[in-house]
Amino acid sequence: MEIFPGECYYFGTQKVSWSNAEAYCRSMNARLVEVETEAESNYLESQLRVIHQHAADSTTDQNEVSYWLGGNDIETEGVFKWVKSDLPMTYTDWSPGQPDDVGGEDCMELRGAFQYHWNDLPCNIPHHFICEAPGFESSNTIGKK
Ligand SMILES: [Ca+2]
Ligand SMILES: [Ca+2]
Repeated sequence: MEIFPGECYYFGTQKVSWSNAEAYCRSMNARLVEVETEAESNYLESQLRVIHQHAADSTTDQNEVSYWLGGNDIETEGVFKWVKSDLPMTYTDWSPGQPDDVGGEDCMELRGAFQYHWNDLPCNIPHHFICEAPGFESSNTIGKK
């Protein structure tokens, strides 16, 4: 945790829609995670690899490793932004070919089957999710290393 002092992550084991995941995070005074740097992205991936490596079933289906992130393109199709901060994305980690909006995909996930890169998919699909509770926020730090 020392990479992000003051920040706390919660990896939801239940599977819910994107909006229910966001509501769950808010109920904990948190939010769906907004991934602003490569370091944060790498940190989340490393945590998920540990979580799923230690799962009782060692043959975890990577398609099950799917976690909602705090962004969508509901407001303007094709323009993804972080919902809580209402900011466009300066750092992105999309899987090759994503976002593709096949059949109308407006919410963002971090997907194990896509080498832990991002994908867009329908918001009503039940998935795990990651909440983030920042210790403090400063817009001045966004986009800087
Ligand atoms: Ca879309
Ligand atoms: Ca997609």
